[in-house]
Amino acid sequence: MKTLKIAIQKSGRLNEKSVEILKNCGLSFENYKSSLISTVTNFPLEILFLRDDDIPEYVQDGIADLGIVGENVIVETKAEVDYLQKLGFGKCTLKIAVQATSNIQKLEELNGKAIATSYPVILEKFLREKGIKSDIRIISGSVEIGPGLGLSDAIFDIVSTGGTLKSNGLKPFADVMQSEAVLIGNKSIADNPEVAELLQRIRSVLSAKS
Ligand code: PRT
Ligand code: ZN
Repeated sequence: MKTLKIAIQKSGRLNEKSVEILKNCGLSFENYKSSLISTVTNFPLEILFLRDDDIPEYVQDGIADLGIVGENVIVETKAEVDYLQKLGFGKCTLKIAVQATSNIQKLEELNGKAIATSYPVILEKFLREKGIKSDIRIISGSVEIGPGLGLSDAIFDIVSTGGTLKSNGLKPFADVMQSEAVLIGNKSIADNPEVAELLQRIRSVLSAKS
């Protein structure tokens, strides 16, 4: 029997819930913060703890068979993987936001404007579909401070409560994508019986919750 590998986030917003869902599936494993790999003692599975950004590619390339990651990261990395199951946590919306004082109203008004983001792929696709040409400025973090400093006219970022936008003097302008954590699989593992077993357990955990 092949030992499967599942990649989950090492630390961050998805880590705790990812560990919880696997434990609720009856899997026994140590969750040492310092280790990068953990062996499940009662199922042929190893857990790899990774940066979320690396998970889609690891699964695409077969280094991991399965992964738990936000849909936004899958789309952004353009990884070719199977979406096996939405997991109901890590929910957020990717939004374009502008300064609270801005009187910009229509999407077309973003033409020629600078938008700061860490998610250029998702933003570029959205703008292309809408026929809008903006100047996308790729920033690796803290994009919210851009408009206040005059670095950009708008931002495109993940929003959950909206508190971060508000405290930086911004307001949501357009919703681009909804996201939540999903279980993904390598394209070649669809018929694997252990994957089917795990997927069934995850689905019963999810339906017991709802
Ligand atoms: O270290 P690693 O690279 O693994 O983690 P990371 O820092 O890249 O990601 P992390 O842990 O912050 O988020 C992991 C995933 O959680 C994201 O890819 C999303 O799918 C999902 N998620 C859900 C969020 C949020 N909600 C969220 N609120 N990711 C980020 N945020 C940020 C948001 O950008 C904002 O700056 O949290 C801030 C607060 O949001 P508000 O609206 O509640 O104020
Ligand atoms: Zn990340």
